[in-house]
Amino acid sequence: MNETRTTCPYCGVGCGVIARVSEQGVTVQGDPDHPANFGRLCVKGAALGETTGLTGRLLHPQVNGETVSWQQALNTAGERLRSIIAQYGPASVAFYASGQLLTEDYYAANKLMKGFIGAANIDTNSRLCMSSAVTGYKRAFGADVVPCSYEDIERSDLVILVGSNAAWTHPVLYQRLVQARKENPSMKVVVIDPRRTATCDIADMHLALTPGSDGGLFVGLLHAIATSGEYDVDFDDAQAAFARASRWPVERVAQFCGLEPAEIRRFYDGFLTAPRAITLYTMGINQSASGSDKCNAIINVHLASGKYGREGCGPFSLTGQPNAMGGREVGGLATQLAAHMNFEPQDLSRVARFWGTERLAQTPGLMAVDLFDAIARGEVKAVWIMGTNPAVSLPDTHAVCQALSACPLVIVSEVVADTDTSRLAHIRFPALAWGEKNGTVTNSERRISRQRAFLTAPGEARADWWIVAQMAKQLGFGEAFAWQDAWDVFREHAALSGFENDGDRAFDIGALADLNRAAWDEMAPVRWPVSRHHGALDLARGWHRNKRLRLVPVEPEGMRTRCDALYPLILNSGRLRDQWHTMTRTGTVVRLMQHISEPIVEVSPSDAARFHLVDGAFGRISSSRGVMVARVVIQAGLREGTAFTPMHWNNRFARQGRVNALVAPVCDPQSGQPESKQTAVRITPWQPRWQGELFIREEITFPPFVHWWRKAAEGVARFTLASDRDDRDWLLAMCREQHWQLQTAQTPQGLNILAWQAGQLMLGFWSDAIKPETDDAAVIAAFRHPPENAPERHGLLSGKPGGGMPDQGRIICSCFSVGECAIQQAIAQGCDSVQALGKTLRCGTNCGSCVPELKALLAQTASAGSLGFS
Ligand SMILES: Nc1nc2c(c(=O)[nH]1)N[C@H]1C(S)=C(S)[C@@H](COP(=O)(O)OP(=O)(O)OC[C@H]3O[C@@H](n4cnc5c(=O)[nH]c(N)nc54)[C@H](O)[C@@H]3O)O[C@H]1N2
Ligand SMILES: Nc1nc2c(c(=O)[nH]1)N[C@H]1C(S)=C(S)[C@@H](COP(=O)(O)OP(=O)(O)OC[C@H]3O[C@@H](n4cnc5c(=O)[nH]c(N)nc54)[C@H](O)[C@@H]3O)O[C@H]1N2
Ligand code: SF4
Ligand SMILES: [Mo]
Repeated sequence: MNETRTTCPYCGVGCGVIARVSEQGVTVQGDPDHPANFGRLCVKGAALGETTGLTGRLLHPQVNGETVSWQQALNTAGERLRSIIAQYGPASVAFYASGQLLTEDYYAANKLMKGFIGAANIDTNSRLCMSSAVTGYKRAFGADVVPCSYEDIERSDLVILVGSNAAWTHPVLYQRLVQARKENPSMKVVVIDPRRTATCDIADMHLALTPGSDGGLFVGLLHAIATSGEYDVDFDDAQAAFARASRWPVERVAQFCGLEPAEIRRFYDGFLTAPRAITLYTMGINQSASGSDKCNAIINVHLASGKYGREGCGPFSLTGQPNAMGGREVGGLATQLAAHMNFEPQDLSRVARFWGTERLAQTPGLMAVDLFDAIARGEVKAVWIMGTNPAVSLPDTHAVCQALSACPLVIVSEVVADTDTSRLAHIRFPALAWGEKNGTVTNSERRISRQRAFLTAPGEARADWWIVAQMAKQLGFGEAFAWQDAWDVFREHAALSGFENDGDRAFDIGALADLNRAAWDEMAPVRWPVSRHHGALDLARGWHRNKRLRLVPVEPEGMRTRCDALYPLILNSGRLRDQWHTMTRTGTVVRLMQHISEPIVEVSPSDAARFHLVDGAFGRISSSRGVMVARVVIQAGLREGTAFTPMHWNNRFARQGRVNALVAPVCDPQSGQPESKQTAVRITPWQPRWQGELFIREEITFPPFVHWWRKAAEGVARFTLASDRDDRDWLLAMCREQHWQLQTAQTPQGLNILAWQAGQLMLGFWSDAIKPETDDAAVIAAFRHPPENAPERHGLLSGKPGGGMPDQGRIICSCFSVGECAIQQAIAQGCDSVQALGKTLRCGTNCGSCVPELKALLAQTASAGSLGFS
């Protein structure tokens, strides 16, 4: 058995994992020595081994859908890029990259675009994620410096989570907080989120404010700090910031945020009196048309109250993606140059000299949403997309898909063959996946860790940096990209950070530039700066050019979207516990799909009544941009007038499941970040004529009148189907075309179908009343070992498959596959605590992510159901 220490490729917590490869496959375990997680993993991390298979992988280069050699693919791409640049200039091409690339990949892409193609049209999905946070830090500190560490969270007296569902999105960090709070009973936790989430489980206070109103809450807090008399004014623009805040007394804040004045006062008092306070903020803050101002409103209160630059204190923007921070370091955003340098004369000259180029881009490039607009207008004629799926994740996906369909050259570097975006590509480059590639990532607390390969490269897949370097060669810049290894790229990146840096640039890892290969391979996780010249990050001094920090005057703004009679609800979107983004990797893992296996839309009980929505039935959500279909979940923890839906589903996993089909591309003018969290919609009930569960040996395509949702199942394709047309003949006709023998039965719910060939079950379809009621395990067993006699076959066809075997319900604990039904049964039999459930069923005893849901089930049974988490 072979053991490799590496880093989890999902969230920005950046947990260390130990991967083991054996004949049975890949298994992973938390690395006890990694300072981000000390051995813990969440369920996504723990299931990493199950994602390393090659099913669905893109393994060979393709041009116009045909497999070609690398040389052919590179020649074609190079020729077409060269001719577009020659005819229309460097600004007619663009790269759209990702916080999931390794630092080395990202560095290479940035260098090629800004340094040699000579335009700055490289932007990344981080624009949709933390560009507001970057703007906030730069305006306050003069540099993109995240001033806190995970230990600061554990050592604080007041932990405020704003717009963050860390229990599901930064699970291991959340578990560290749970532990710290246990050990320090005087620690208080405040959660600010319009929705009651699993994160509220440990909250002393939950402020369920009006969506988009956080700016008011924090500007009001600045005013409270001023009136308390104990505050610091030694910042640029302090007077203006305080003057603006003085117009926000508690009563006005209460009205703006839809909260009670008393609870606001309690929150403000808590902040003022806490010796140490730390604010963690993520997408509920950043994804807003005034996200940058919200970030500065948060930073302002920490600076003005002196709660920064010391242990347990500070404004801490958590990064979402595994290498969002690395992208910021290399300059992956169109608005930064490289290594934390800007489009300013000195920086431009320095970078041009370091790279040895005369073609360096002199001005910022297009930000993501503008970039796709420019593609739609025909100004950008070639785009190379690496490690992101914009046809799903950008707002207004219909417009994005139209833009890509009309774009003369779309190149995609991917690990997966079929994505919503790659379907629109002319050229596809197969990239190495996690476990196959080498490089570095930087987590939320600025900690650089190694990702190490432990699998051999499959097919013809290559490292992303290598593909970029080959394209550079095609374009005539080979000399500046002559790296042999990711290690070479890393050293160059480290050297640039330290180049002519006498301490003026906070991002400095120059001391790592001389690591030899063995030292780089063994590099232990390290927080930057790692400089030859200056020591630890001195935040009290700040990184403003004139060495002073700044309070940015903020005028609170509400959300930009407006409800009206046609679109009366605000749709919020975000993450589920067990899925990762557009599901290309997590959507195929059965145990991760079982927690929530379909697009859902959560609505409050009063809105459900108002709009005639039934729990478990379907809802059709529409906005001025598009439509989505989802299963309705009535949730007591939602504010009236709001709804919530996951961001994950897409055209590979559902028909009309993309939330961004609804979202308008309204952006923060400072950061370019779209308002993905608030969209005015209406939801109407959808009662299909029929619905049911389909299991089939091979993939099929469905006729346009059939609605489908893909589920994960071992060894078969599995779908939930529904339709408005009372017509299942297409399914029967398809079976007949294959010469399968048919067995059908009419049940009270509708028609059930089994199709056989040579004694093998080829297809099974069971009609549903409302919710799926099939027992997947029993059906899958029948595909493997067909029932031998007629009565058994008949039982399979007509009854609930499995002959009344207990249905598991929704999987609550993914680590041990424990379903809702078993948990409820155990509660009924006397388990009255999370510990008791853990003893009986093992649920909640591994990663702990499901503990809030276990508590909710316990509370539900105790009070016949008012709590409940999404
Ligand atoms: N399981 C899982 N974990 C992930 C990811 C994943 O795909 N799956 N993705 C990673 C990435 S890239 C990111 S960026 C992070 C995101 O991590 P989070 O930001 O924690 O996740 P989200 O679910 O997008 O949104 C967080 C919360 O913002 C709330 N919110 C919405 N509107 C408002 C508002 O106006 N004010 C406030 N205060 N809150 C609001 C939502 O109700 C939601 O609970 O997660 C990372 N971790
Ligand atoms: N409505 C709404 N929209 C949102 C959000 C929201 O909360 N609400 N959140 C936004 C946020 S914060 C984010 S970060 C984005 C995320 O959105 P995306 O970045 O579009 O989502 P992913 O599914 O992570 O896309 C990564 C792609 O890269 C591929 N890939 C994986 N590893 C590699 C590799 O090593 N090399 C290459 N070349 N490819 C690889 C994967 O197969 C996948 O197709 O979505 C944003 N969109
Ligand atoms: S918390 Fe994040 S980094 Fe850690 S195992 Fe889970 S997904 Fe991976
Ligand atoms: Mo993100």
